[in-house]
Amino acid sequence: GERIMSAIKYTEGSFESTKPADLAKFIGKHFIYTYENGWQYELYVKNAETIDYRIHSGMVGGRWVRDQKAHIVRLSDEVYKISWDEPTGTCVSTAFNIQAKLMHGIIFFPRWVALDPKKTICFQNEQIEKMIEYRDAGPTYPKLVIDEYAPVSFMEDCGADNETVINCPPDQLPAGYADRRN
Ligand code: FER
Repeated sequence: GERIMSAIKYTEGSFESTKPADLAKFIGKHFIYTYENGWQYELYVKNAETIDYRIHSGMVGGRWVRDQKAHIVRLSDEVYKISWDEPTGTCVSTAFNIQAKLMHGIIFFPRWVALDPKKTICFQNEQIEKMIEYRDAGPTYPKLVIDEYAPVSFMEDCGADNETVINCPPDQLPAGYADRRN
């Protein structure tokens, strides 16, 4: 129907996703979750096309990013999907069931990241040019594909465009920050 068509329509280089009104319940959500492989992540849905995130542990633990543009869509009142392509060439798609407090993420890492993950561990916003250089130098293939579920251990509403949610590296957070459960 028209609703579905509007979700897949593209306009002059910009992606038109689910209408912002349909995302109202999802925008502002702040999640902490741990993949079944033990990697702990934190994500804030800043607005209808932007996320901030921080990686607490795992292959690229310590990495953090603000203002990553993302494709955010609603599949039901409780299920939302966020997908993005990073300056490193890593591609990620995450699906959140906010009722079940369960998410699934699939991460496609270029081979250069898998070979030397430390290269991406930084506050990326200050290293964009370097990340693009690494990305373009490769190697890209074969990709390392990580396909994992994660229980959401902490979830809160922080409102849209809140610059205080993710504003420091993971190692500068108060003790116990990522262990909070609700
Ligand atoms: C996630 C999985 C992967 C996520 C971010 C990434 C915040 C990013 C990985 C990388 O840049 O190396 O769930 O959410």
